[in-house]
Amino acid sequence: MSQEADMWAQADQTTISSLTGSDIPVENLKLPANFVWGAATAAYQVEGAAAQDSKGKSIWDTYSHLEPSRTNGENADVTCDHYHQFDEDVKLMKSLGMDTYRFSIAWSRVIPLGGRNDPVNELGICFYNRLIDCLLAHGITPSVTLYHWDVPQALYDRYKAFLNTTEFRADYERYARLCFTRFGDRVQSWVTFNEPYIISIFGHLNGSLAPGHCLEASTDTKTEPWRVGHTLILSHASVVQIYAKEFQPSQNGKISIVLNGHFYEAHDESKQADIDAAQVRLEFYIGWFGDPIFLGKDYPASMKEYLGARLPSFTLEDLELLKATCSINAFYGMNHYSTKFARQLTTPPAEDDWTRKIEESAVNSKGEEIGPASSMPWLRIAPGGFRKLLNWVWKRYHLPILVTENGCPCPGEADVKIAMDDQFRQRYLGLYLDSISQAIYEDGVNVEGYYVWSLMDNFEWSSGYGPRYGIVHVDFNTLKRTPKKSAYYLQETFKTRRKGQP
Ligand code: GBH
Repeated sequence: MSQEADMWAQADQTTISSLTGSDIPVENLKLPANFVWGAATAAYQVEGAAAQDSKGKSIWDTYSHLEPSRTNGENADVTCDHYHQFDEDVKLMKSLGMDTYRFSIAWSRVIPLGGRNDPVNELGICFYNRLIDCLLAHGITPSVTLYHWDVPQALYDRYKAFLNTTEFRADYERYARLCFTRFGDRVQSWVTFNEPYIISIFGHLNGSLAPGHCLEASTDTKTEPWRVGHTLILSHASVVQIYAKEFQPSQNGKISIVLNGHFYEAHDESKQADIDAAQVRLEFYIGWFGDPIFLGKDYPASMKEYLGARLPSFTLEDLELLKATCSINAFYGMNHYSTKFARQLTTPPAEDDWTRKIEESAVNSKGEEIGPASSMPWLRIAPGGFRKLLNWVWKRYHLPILVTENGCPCPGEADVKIAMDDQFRQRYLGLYLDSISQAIYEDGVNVEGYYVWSLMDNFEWSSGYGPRYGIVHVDFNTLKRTPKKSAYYLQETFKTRRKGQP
């Protein structure tokens, strides 16, 4: 038995059976009549056609071709070939009953060199026009993310992208204006950035995602991730202001940002330090961006106190911009997958510590696991944490929540039989939807919609094609798409369960 199949066999017995108890009332799941659902993807992960029609290189084109490989020997030059097969993909979404599709625009496809004085590539514009028109023709609402991790390589070469706030902001403003001008007559839902935490920490601190900046000699991991975050916050606010002033009056769309984050439980519930650690971890992960962007305030006090001069300061002008734009954000975009335990350590921290010395783990002080593991060790089924996070976000920011990503890869999914009859995923999705239902009906949280990650198996960044997150299976030799059982599970669930009034 392969190692993966073995993992699945274990998960099958302990996991699935332990999750089918009557205490988990998925059978009673209900959702509001106007709740919307769909699937999410990101340009680099699904499009392929990496160098076609004058597309410029992004940092991911570079990163996925490094030697030795940082991406499991794989790249997304072709991946799902959504660039050529989007028409079939849209029909599939339609047949599954989706209301909306969240995708991202590859900046270097529409402005190959990325900068504010660089030429626009009409062939790239044409691709997104065709995709948007096709969605609308099938009655599917497009939701567009301007940035899902693929900054044009030329901007990285010129000034290190996010590390130069002034330059990046000006180039990003021009890119956003271009998108609003060309697509805003038909797109009414915009996301500025996907997961600023990941861009800052994974891209510029530990380097496990592009640009993998910490690998370079001149790097300063003590301050750079926080500078990147600062750039992202101010660039977001500028673009929100531009949209509100120049486009919203005629286009009537809505705009916001997508933040990801695990929920955190105390590692030892009897220790105040661990209870505090769970809260502080949420502030460092989510409050970092959420407080300035949605509350128009400075960074959380816990961050300022711990990071001191490592954290950039907002000028008075910055704070005015944040105050003026915070209430324009129309929703809280939440990417959420799992929950962890947080434990306060007391050993001296590393110079570039980014957590206030809080350790994350899947097991608590009593040896209990947070939940059954998927094929990614960090991603465990823990729907209770999801419900708590929905409450935490609602209480802190009071914005309607759109779950912009949620999903998992199944243990053993390399085996096509397991991929097609994906019980682990169906159970995960059922339980997570049930948490939404409970948050809405029992806790009074306003959740407006749900996007499963992902429409189809795709290039999973540094893990290449190993983990499969799709509700549609992709055979990467033939590129054939086949819906998994979870796709039909979601189709049926949204067809039959959307009736209740919140
Ligand atoms: C999302 O990010 C992305 O938006 C999407 O493109 C991606 O395909 C999808 O998730 C699935 O991964 O250090 O233990 O926390 C999720 C963000 C957060 C996933 C950090 C991996 C690393 C493990 N991620 N996590 S851990």
